[in-house]
Amino acid sequence: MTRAVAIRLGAFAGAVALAFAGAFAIGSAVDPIAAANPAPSGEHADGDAGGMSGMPEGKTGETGETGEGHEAGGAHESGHSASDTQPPGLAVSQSGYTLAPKSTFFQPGKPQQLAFTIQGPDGKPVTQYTATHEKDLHLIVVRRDLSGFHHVHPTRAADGTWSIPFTFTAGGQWRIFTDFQPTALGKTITLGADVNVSGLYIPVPLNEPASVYSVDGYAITLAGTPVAGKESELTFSVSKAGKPVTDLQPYLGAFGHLVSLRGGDLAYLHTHPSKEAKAGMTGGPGIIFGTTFPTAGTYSLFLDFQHAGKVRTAEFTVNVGTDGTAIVPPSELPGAAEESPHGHG
Ligand SMILES: [Cu+2]
Repeated sequence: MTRAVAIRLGAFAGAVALAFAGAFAIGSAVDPIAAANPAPSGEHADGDAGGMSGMPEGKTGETGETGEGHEAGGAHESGHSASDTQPPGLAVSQSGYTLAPKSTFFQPGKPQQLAFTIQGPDGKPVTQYTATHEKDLHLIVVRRDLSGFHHVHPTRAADGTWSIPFTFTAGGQWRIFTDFQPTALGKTITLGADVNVSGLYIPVPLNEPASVYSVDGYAITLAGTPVAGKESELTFSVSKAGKPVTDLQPYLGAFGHLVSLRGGDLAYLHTHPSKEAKAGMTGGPGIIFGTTFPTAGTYSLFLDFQHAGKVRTAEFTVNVGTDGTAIVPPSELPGAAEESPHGHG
């Protein structure tokens, strides 16, 4: 599914790691999550999301701009953000809904139940959801250094408790994102919470920014010119053994799912291709996304795609500026002889 954290340790470089660890510490220190405290059941029946989330009034995505992540068809993403609107995923509570993990303490390397509820404005676990991309809830799990990415789908018990067996690959602070649409709210929201995994924490530096990533014999090439604050077209092209893959399979109603996380605070954007995918259709090699990165910065991009019955994840590090810096695949550079895939390690 994704490579183990241990594999990324192969790319570990002391100097880079030290620099990264510094940046990481700063990122953690300013994280609004630190100020957000999951309210116990019943304490937020007034639905005052602005007050609960520890964010200023009017900055919790109430404009409707952040809730459009999952409608079928059309280019859309969860991160479309007005200038002073916070992107999704930064708060444990928003619009009256609160992510409440059953436990926030885990051990590494063994399957454990990752369980939580979404508490509604009435303080009770939400049981009515509107499916988005074929699922009532999408769960993203990633360590705070952006390693160990997983996109999974827990099951919901009758009482509203979500759970899934999950193995955290290594110690550290991990973040869980829940991306869902309460039927009563009528729009998609993304809540995030940190959980702790015991054990030695060795932060892993991000991949170098590169336009090609290799996984399982596939080379995924990224091209585009991302500009902060504007919808930017990103094109991922999938090839295998040098040949374009033209029979990508729909996965949860799309030929690709793109999750982008902002470096420093892990603000969350979930984007789907402009082209809808139905069962039986085939796609590729290109998967095109219209993504709006809310600000300049470094983002980690995780692309899930399905081929030959298996879902794989490609990971990219992208520097987004205000002036639009083109991501040019090596194969399109003047004088390029051939593709030189280099993802990680
Ligand atoms: Cu999902």
